[in-house]
Amino acid sequence: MDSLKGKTTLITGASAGIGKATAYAFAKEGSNLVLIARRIEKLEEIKNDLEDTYGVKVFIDKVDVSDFEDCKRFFNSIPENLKTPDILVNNAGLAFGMEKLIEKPIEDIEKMIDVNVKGFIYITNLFVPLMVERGSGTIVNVGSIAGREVYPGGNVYCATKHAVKALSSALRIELVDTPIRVIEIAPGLVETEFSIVRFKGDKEKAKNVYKGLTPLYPEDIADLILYTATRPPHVQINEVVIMPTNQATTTIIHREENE
Ligand code: 8X3
Repeated sequence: MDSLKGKTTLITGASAGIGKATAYAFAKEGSNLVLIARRIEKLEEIKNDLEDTYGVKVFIDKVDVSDFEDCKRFFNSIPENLKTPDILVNNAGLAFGMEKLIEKPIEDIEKMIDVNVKGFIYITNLFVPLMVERGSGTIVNVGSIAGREVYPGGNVYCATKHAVKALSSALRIELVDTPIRVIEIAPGLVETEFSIVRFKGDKEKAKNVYKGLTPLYPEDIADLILYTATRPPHVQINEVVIMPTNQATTTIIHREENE
């Protein structure tokens, strides 16, 4: 494994779920961190815990990735020694609702596109030029199996994750003559706050998403991100699709009754 000691990892959407688990996995391997999310109190707790436990440097900021001005302000505020990420984990993303496209509230449509697509582009366009200039770096984009399939009610969310796949491929093409590698991780069901957000706080509906099967956990994805990002520099793992064992597609899921 390529050592992460003294490296810098920038993670978006780092206050919970896959982003938080990835922060822990990388800190454990000695990586310094730049963590952003909208919930700064959560980031403060994570920063204190990681600095105490692993002795790494952690810079946090309250950033809305869907707001380019806010992304630029954040970019300009990072201390010089942590500014150029060795690993950029574009993780921030969300889904709203399962309504048909023609019934979906416009503000939900815009938020998904703004965070999942525009936010991903904003952060990438600010930081990747620094990686290119330095001549090293790894970009890990958190996509989804919703970027491989479309399922009933998935419409806009699926479109945004198809966009993450397309943009990851575009970056890989455009960076082919550089040492920068582009990895896309496409998970199936992972138990996080994702479903609680999707169902706007309805915990019962959210719980049903994972009912009767053992889902993936954020740590499983963090483990994969760590693995793919620490291969020797000549190895680029372009894409990985990862699902719970009892999931085959977005809609073919085996659920045990009474579980
Ligand atoms: C999350 C997976 O199937 O809920 O990205 O869209 S799914």
